[in-house]
Amino acid sequence: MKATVISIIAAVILIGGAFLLTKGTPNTGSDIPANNVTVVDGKQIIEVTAKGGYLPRKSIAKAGIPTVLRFNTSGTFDCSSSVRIPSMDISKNLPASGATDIELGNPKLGTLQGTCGMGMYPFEVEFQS
Ligand SMILES: [Cu+2]
Repeated sequence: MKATVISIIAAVILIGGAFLLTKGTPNTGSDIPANNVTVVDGKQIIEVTAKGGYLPRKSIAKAGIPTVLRFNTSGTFDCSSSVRIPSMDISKNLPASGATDIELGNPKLGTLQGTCGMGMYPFEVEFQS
């Protein structure tokens, strides 16, 4: 009886471990900020690829200058094509392929957080001084 309990616990740990390993990060990239922010004619453009998640997942940008968050899609049919930024009351559906600009105004210092429509893929932009 005791052996059965132990083997069940062992099995759960093994399955759980395997699940964590295989789950991985499909297309969400690393946590290292990418070079995806440019300033053109005084306007800051933050480019994020939406497909099976958001890449890069974290962007670092400058606060206080006119800013556009640009989502690039390419054959994006998953729910990352639906973008939400709750703190700015933004909810946008992206085309399957193309570029969609979301005006952010002059962002304040801090971190802007967004997700896909279902809230399973996160992304964030940290606005620094
Ligand atoms: Cu989702």
